[in-house]
Amino acid sequence: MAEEPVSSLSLFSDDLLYNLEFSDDVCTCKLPDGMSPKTPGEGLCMRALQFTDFSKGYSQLLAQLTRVGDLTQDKFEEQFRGIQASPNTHYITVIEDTTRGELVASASLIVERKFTHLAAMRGRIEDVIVADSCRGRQLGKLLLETLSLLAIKLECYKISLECVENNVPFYAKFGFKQEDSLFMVRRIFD
Ligand code: 16G
Repeated sequence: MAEEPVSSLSLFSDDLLYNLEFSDDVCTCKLPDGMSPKTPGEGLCMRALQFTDFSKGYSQLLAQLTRVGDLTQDKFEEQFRGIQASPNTHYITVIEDTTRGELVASASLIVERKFTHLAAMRGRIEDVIVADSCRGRQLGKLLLETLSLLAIKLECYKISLECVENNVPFYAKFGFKQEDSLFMVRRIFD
């Protein structure tokens, strides 16, 4: 069977991350000198989620955030293909420790088309996680700043997220504020 082109193995083009303009007037949070999506740190690579990332510990990484359950490779691949069927909606971004071939951080920008606000886009930041082994390397900051800039580039009129009280000061650094409207949830299963 013919090999699939590499591009279809990626959820979106890494260039979208690498070509963002980290200028002072749009950045809300200063990154350490020299840090950018192209240069996230020694031995690290930041990129779009890939079809082969199940074997690089994506579910183990997510399990540090919440319950993942028994996510099999087949289920992962089916979900990946499903997301690919709605392009330009899920910007799931990961950081790989390339020396160990293991994912160490991830965050997602989900983009939703609205009819309101002059048929604008709305961005949601989801599933932000940095592995315990990489705490202190400012990867959360890099992911948040990058996905915020991407949302601005994609012309989102607002970006929102849900988080626990303890993380409010972290997200406040990127311009997130608590609004009056409450976030309500109806849980169907765990
Ligand atoms: C956090 C995440 C959210 C995720 C939830 C998982 C951020 C900013 N927020 O609130 O995206 O869905 O945890 O909790 O990363 P759940 O599995 O109980 O929904």
